[in-house]
Amino acid sequence: MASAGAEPARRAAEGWAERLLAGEKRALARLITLIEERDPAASDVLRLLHPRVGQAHVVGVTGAAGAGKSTLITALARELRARGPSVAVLAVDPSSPLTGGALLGDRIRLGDLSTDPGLFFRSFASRGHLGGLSRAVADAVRAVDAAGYQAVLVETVGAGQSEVEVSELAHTTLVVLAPNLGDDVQAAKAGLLEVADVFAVNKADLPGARETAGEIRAMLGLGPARPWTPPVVELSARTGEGVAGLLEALERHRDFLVASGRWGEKLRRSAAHQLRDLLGEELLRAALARLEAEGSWQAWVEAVARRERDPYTLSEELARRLLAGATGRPRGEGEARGL
Ligand SMILES: Nc1nc2c(ncn2[C@@H]2O[C@H](COP(=O)(O)OP(=O)(O)OP(=O)(O)O)[C@@H](O)[C@H]2O)c(=O)[nH]1
Ligand SMILES: [Mg+2]
Repeated sequence: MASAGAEPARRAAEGWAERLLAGEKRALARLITLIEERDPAASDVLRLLHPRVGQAHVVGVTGAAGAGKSTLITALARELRARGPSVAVLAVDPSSPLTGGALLGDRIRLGDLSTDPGLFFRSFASRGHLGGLSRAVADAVRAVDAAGYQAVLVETVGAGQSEVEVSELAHTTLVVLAPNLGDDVQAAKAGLLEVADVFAVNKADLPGARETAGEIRAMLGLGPARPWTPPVVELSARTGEGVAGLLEALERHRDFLVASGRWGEKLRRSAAHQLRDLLGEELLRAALARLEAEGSWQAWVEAVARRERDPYTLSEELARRLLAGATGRPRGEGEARGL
């Protein structure tokens, strides 16, 4: 159905998508803000970007608080930029005092990188978010991917501790550990071992990194043989020692995904997930609009509140009838009728 504002809205979205594809960071940043606010204008732009999505290597960076994820991402971004690829960093709920989620903090952290046209940085606060953070981050990943960033680094806290499950979003999940954080226990507990494609044992400039790396390798050795054994890379994000080796491990994992067909599989899984998500939302919106338009919504609500109907059976019944094209009304509110 075309509304009065549809044509100008479409033209605005087209102009916007063009600016974004031309590399305008402000257009990208604004789109991500609208994604966060769940503004329908964001979908108008994302719709146009869809054909461009699917090229970037998305690396999810997770691990315990204070393990050095942010510091390592900065070091990785610097190394990538030195080699050429453009980088987008999306940080979910950056909790350390170092980043604080504040723009000023980001600028200090990124230093010279903050003016690099090949680097895009954005943080997401999970506190006070109106739900759907996971969707917002997934859409933001799509936006930076379409914008042409070749590597996307997404920082979240450890598995199960955040609404955003990074392994769902990423091609490669990088788990960052550090000595003396009780990380070996943490890894087993939080299921990090299961999600990790690559391990980084950070803070190798401090004592204990070798032991932590050894424990992880021992744990990995216990399981059955796998097509991909996660490499365990010791490094120091602070000094930069070992960061190049980590980058190579990440690239090897990407090559493995492509060669084994898992890259394509991931694209299909993500397409199924996204389509299911959007379809669910669309169906719910259409169902509610229909029930409200025919004036039966309030009557059904009353029937459930008065305990005349149970919502379990009723919702199944309504869904069946809506899909068949008819909804009816509660008994006593008029005859059931087709629409
Ligand atoms: N010695 C040493 N300290 C490091 C290294 N990497 C990070 N740190 C320090 O560890 C602390 C935490 O680093 P962050 O990068 O903020 O860690 P994070 O995992 O992002 O923390 P959250 O976002 O709060 O979960 C900071 O004080 C860093 O300076 C390293 O390689 N060696
Ligand atoms: Mg951090």
